[in-house]
Amino acid sequence: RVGSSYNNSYQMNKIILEEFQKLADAYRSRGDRWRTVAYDRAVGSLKSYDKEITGVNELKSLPHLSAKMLDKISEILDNGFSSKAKDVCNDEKTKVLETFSKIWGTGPVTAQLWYQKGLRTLEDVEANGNLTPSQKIGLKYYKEIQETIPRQEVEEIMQLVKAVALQLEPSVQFVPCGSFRRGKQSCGDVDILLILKDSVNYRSLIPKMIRELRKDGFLIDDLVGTNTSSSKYLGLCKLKGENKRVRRLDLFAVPESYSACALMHYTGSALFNRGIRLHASKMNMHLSECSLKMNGSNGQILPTPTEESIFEHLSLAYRPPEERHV
Ligand code: DCP
Ligand code: MG
Ligand code: MN
Repeated sequence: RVGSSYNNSYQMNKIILEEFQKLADAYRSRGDRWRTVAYDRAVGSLKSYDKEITGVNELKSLPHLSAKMLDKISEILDNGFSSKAKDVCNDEKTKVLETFSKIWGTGPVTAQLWYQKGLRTLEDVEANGNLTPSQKIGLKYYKEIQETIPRQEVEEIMQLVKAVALQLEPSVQFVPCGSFRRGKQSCGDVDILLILKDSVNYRSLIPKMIRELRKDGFLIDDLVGTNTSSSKYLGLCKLKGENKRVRRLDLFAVPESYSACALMHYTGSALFNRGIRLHASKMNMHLSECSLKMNGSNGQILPTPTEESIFEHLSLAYRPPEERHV
């Protein structure tokens, strides 16, 4: 079980984490999903270890660390680096694929395709990549999208968006989600869940909010095209003021009946969701952002009034958001 201490200040622990993160990122951009998940989990597991790492024996009780990973840690303890991470990162193809897959809306398959066409730089891709509209915006804000947002600024953005949501629909439940809800000090984006009463069409609020937020120049570009009945918005925003930067904003609207499953889904992490869904399927259930269902012919929907009730149906101990990083 992974805890929530992410303030590791031991130098060697930091180096080990960096080397493992490099491997995870390299495998991600190569499209090696299995190794990516394995290394992401290992990173999460190592982050939860709050003692100084001096040998591998002490790590054997940690989850998600394979024998090969322990060998790599052993090598890092001896030499200060992993030769595998060095190889993988010095590889020209991996570097290019990593650069490409950091364009928002670009997965490993597209990145590989561009590479095979002979494209090597962002300029190449801009000229000859045949970009989708989202990828064009992703490229336009390439640097900004890689930056993380300090928790304080996430709060400021949420306040502004909350005021607009409540003004348009006073009965809406406004719920901060994503890494912010998990307590992270810096977030990749701002994720907001909007829960609407059954008497309101849940698809009607976001389009109105977008219109309003665009008016005063807060929303500056959209990543996912929005129509008049959209329950989702993915875009870019910017607060007014001196050193304010372009930030990623995600809005999700759901009806009340989805609320706990949606809250759990949008709280994440993505890795946690993957794990708990796999667990559900092993128990012959299906967990999604809408509901928890029994598999089989009648596909009965289980009552999930709260997040706690989802853990209960799955015979798991409750984990608060701060303990859902992996
Ligand atoms: N999500 C998921 N699977 C994905 C992507 C997202 O289950 N492939 C869910 C879990 C995430 C949530 O949506 O926690 C929000 O997605 P983000 O990409 O915003 O991820 P986080 O908020 O967790 O992290 P970050 O700080 O990078 O935004
Ligand atoms: Mg997020
Ligand atoms: Mn998001």
